[in-house]
Amino acid sequence: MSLNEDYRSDHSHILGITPIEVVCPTTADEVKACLEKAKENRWDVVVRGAGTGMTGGAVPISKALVISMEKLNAILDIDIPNRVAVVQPGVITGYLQAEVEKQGLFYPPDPASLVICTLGGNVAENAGGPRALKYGVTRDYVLGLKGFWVDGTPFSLGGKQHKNVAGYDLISLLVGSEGTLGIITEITLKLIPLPLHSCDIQAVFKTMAEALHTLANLYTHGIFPSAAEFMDRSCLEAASLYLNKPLDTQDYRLLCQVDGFSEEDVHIQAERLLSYCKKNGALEVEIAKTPAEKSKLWEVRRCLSLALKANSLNKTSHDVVVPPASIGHFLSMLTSWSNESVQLLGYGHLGDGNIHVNILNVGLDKAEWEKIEPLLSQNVLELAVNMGGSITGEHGIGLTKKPYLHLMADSRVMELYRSIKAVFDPENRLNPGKIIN
Ligand code: 2HG
Ligand code: ZN
Repeated sequence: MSLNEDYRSDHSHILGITPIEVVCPTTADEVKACLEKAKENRWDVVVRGAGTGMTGGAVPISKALVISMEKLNAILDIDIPNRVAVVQPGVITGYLQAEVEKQGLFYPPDPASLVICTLGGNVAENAGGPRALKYGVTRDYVLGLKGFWVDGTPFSLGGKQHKNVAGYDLISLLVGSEGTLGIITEITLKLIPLPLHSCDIQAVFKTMAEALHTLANLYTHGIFPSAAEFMDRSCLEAASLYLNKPLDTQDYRLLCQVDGFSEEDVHIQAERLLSYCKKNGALEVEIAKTPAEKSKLWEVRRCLSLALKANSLNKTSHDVVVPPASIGHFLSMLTSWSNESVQLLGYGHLGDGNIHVNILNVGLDKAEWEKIEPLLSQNVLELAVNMGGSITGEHGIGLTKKPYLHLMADSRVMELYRSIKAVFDPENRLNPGKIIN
């Protein structure tokens, strides 16, 4: 397979069109030259990071020049007095985290793919992860962006200043714009103090109601977890098969993390959490303090995306958000739409209401699945929006959620989106066909 073929897809597994050319620039000047060449030839331009996106944001769907940022991967500066890191877009998220942690600083956004995904991709998608509950998502950390507009003109927005309310907030607009408005070649990220202590707590409940009740009331019991993840029986069954490990699958699990700056503070929060879980009927609680104990607990949660895929004929992933108080009703609706051939389940970042809804084909033939899946997806996304939620909390719109964006945006807002795109990219050559048409 040629290099060009490798860049037709991403983690959405949608197979796009073979790129005209794939370039892996090593300097910002080379990126500029690529854009000038694309302008001259009127080529479309699709920028990509590691291709871990779930909604097809990096899939070329027209004849396009693909710019892969994989070699623009230097940490330019970890500026301790200014509490920022300046990076190129191809830096792996987990690598930056490890480097800043050596200096006692913290970059919290932790997408599940953090060991392979890139910061440029995270900025393009406004990625988040379990720690978003306490620490927010990528957008909350971007202080500055440098790059080029579609015609190769450079831009520089923000920088090392931690506060900046001058003019329209173009940084926030570019973050999450999925490569449709501009090309980013340098990112300045805010760093915060590294919590020096943390521990992970897993609680096993017999009923979903007990697990959700516990989750819903943590804040009023003096507990501010940095992560609060939920897994149900179907997830545990899939993980057990995938990891080839026996797991007690007859239960519902909450996996929480508490962190802080002193052992005492973390201990107090952990004790509160443990006793609150027990009070609410937890059958079992486990506490992980060492890195080995922690990764044992998280192994099950981290493998779920792959495990559920491996364990079904087809899997559609949604990442809806609902207001926290609606989580229980939302999950019960998923159960009511499931049958022996199609299973709907929700897991993940339930602490902030960001539910990974997976629609799994466990018994339909291809034609039946293709008929039913869009209807179920529509139901799931409409339900989330009708509850006052969102169709995506971390995976973005890309291609797969584009048909549903109108659920969140009325015609006037859609018109504004199109006008914004036209101002930044009048010839519609930057990642065309993503987010909006
Ligand atoms: C996760 O949190 C990822 O594991 C993937 O965002 C979710 O595959 C999914 O549905
Ligand atoms: Zn997730």
